[in-house]
Amino acid sequence: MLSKRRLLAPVAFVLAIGAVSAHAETITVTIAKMAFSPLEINAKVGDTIEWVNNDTFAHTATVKGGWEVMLPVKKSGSMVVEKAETIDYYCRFHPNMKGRITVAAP
Ligand SMILES: [Cu+2]
Repeated sequence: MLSKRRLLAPVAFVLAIGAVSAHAETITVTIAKMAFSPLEINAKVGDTIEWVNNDTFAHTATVKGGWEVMLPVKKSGSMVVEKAETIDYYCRFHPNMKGRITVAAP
């Protein structure tokens, strides 16, 4: 009886951790042929946005007056969205490349 009780506590702990990590997601944006795909994504505060650059050019995900993620050839970069807002970003090397992230409260 006693040993059974001891086993239950760690199981409950693992389940709680699982619930937390399932909440924050990673959303992948692929770059190919000088375009972000999908162009527009929806995320929640705490989610990770990951850009995967499949092009043979370096790109960036840049917010004017804000952050910038460098995306070298065949590499990926990521960032965590921290507040509820609409983020319009572009590639600093190719300003016609644009994308949008709509971040909702968690
Ligand atoms: Cu670019």
